[in-house]
Amino acid sequence: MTRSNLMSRIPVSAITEPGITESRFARPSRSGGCAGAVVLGAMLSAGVVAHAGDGVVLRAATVGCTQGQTAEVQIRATTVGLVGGFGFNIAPGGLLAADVRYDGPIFETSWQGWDSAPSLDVRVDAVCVFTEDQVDPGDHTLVTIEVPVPADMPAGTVLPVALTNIQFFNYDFTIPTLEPFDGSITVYRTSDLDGDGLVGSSDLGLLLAAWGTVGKNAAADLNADGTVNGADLGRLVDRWGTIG
Ligand SMILES: [Ca+2]
Ligand SMILES: [Ca+2]
Repeated sequence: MTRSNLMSRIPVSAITEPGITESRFARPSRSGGCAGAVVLGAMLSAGVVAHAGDGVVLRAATVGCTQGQTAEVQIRATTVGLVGGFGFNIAPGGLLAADVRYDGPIFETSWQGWDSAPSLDVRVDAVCVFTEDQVDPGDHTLVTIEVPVPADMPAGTVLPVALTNIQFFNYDFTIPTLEPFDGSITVYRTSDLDGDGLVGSSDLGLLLAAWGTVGKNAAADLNADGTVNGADLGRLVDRWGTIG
């Protein structure tokens, strides 16, 4: 949903009166209603921004990705209070954030999100349309960012995934502080060493045969650190049964 579409569904009173209470609205059906959208309206009018500290922790995942595949960077939040809206920018190390998946459980309720993907520095915003759908304190999965990793990106590259311009909101604007933790994408060679389209026992055999220096089989040095060892074995096991 675009911001303009969502805005058109918000009553003017909710936007101009941040302190308005939910009781002034009759809750409509979820299929067509907007009357409970107090949090979004208040957020847009007041522009409350959380500050660095210890109130909300927003965390981008640290993930691995094979050359030529798409990294999936999950964004999680740990809250100490109710949350009814959030926004942040995420820049995956110079790569394109191709898409944003609103696959966190909060989007099974009235939450709506919108974003600027595809972008090198994608903006993600989301709010709950009904105030009762604010999330309780705790650890929450929010969204997943899809980042295609080019096939020619060197193995061993670690791309920082930076979170900036972060905002969190709740109904009473009582989330005072925020602490972001950036993530990363580590690039690996494919674990499908024999190229048959699947990671399995034959690939394991090739990796073990190359154990030690990379002179035997550089492709088996999955993390490109110069040695075929337990780190590469761990990566192959992680990718077992996949395309690599
Ligand atoms: Ca294979
Ligand atoms: Ca290695």
